[in-house]
Amino acid sequence: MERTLIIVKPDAVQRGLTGEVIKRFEQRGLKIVAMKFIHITEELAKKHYAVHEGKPFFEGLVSYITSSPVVVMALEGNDAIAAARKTIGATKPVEAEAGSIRGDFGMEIGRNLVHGSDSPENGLLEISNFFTAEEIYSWDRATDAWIQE
Ligand code: DAT
Ligand code: MG
Repeated sequence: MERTLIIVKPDAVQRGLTGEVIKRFEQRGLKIVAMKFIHITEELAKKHYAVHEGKPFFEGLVSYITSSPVVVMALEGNDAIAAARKTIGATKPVEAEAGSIRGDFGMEIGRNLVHGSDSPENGLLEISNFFTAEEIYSWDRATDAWIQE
């Protein structure tokens, strides 16, 4: 069972797409195990995007993600990382498949609406940057057996 950190980024929240984005993960079958509405601090943004430090787009990325509130979630499922990234679509929205979130709602890499972890290890690491153990719930969902064998 994998877990991924999802961020509904400031542009998606500002554009009124929060529900639409959450809906797509939920209807796919990914299980919400944590969720909150926060304004990411510069310190947390730099920690979250540490692998990109030094790249030309780093400062813009940090100012974008800290520009207004976001919804952060931890989602769980078999192959949660791959499933969520398919639902999100390619990093550059113009290259994202129609039907994905970025492919349906995005135009530019710097306004690509959603973050999803890229590996099981990073999923757990990123979730721990945003949530305490007490904020994460393991729960039995009534539909679990109908979504995963
Ligand atoms: P993803 O968000 O699809 O996992 P990533 O981890 O490679 O993509 O990069 C994190 C974010 O950084 C990405 O959502 C948008 C921004 N970014 C990445 N590459 C970029 C580039 N070449 N120019 C501008 N922004 C970029
Ligand atoms: Mg990434």
